[in-house]
Amino acid sequence: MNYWKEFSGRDVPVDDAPLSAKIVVGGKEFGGFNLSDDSYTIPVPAGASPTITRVRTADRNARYEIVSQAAGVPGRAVVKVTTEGFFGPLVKNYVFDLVSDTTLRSLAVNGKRLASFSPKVLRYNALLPAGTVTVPTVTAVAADPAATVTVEQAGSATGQARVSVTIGAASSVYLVDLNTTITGSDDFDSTALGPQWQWVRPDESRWRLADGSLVITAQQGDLQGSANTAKNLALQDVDGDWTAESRVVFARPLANDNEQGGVLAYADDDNYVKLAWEMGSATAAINKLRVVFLREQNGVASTLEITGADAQRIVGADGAVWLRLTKTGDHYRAYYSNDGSVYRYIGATTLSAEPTKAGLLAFNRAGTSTDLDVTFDYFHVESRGEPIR
Ligand SMILES: [Ca+2]
Repeated sequence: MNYWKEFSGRDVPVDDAPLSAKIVVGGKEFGGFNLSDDSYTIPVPAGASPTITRVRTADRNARYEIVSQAAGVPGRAVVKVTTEGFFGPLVKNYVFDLVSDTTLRSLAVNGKRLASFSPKVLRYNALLPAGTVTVPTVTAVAADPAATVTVEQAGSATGQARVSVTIGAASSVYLVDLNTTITGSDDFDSTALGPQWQWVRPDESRWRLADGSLVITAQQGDLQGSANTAKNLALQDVDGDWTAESRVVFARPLANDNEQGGVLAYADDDNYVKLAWEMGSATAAINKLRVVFLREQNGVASTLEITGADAQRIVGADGAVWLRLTKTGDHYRAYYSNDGSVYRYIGATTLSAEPTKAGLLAFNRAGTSTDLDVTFDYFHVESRGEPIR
């Protein structure tokens, strides 16, 4: 059932099962009840009666009984549907919660209706053109004209608007996150580094542009724990939700402990999400190399790793690995590929601090090697959300 929902994007077809039923309240028919749900919410217009006036079963041989009606709004009603199956009687008790309708009918940003709007979805991500500074105006229309709609506009062009819909004691809150489109993708084809890039602990002697790539020579330094010494983190401003990807090429096989290169989302040295190819332990008998997906929050790390026999071959003779990081709210998902075509999912993590930057890293932790060039073929970053033009 969940598989159907996730991959079809549609609700489970539920109106033709032996125990399926529809009800009428206030002259309006409600159906589409997923039989595996415990209860169903029925919105009742302000001032209208919550009484169930009709029940229609999908199976003509099914019987129903209105066990109880709601005395008011909010209130609860129970309808029992019984049918004879091949193996004996089947019974379903429908529990209906009759509530004030505090849903919205529509939601708009700068007068443009959100196509992604759905009454039950309470959070949205609106993507404005890069460079937008005027605070966008959010407007909303309630499903029930008797509802009061209050919009608390965002404080900035990258803030959040809050829409409250209230009827009596009932209310709903819709949130609209406003973000500007990220435009900092770079194929590193120019002779000078683009102005979107900023360095953390820069060391100009250890990075260069060459052959359409950014090359960072790994050196001693780390971000883990309180050791916030990693040099030449190449970062750019990001905002909202996004996907970032890079093709990372190592000039030689990793040979020393903690040599690594990858991508990261960065709030500060103690709040970041890192996805990298790393030498875990050069002296270990097996499982030396790994893809590491690490989240550090307030200086405390939690790590997911891809290691084991197969992982030792992720980076082949060409030295290349593709790393992709996706941010949705405070959730991050990581993927890697060894051919740039098939991406394997690593896992998910969360970071409660909002990263204002994302980019590239190459460093050695305690290692002293200075001959490892990590080449970034490109850094692609794409905003996620509904574009508002
Ligand atoms: Ca740290």
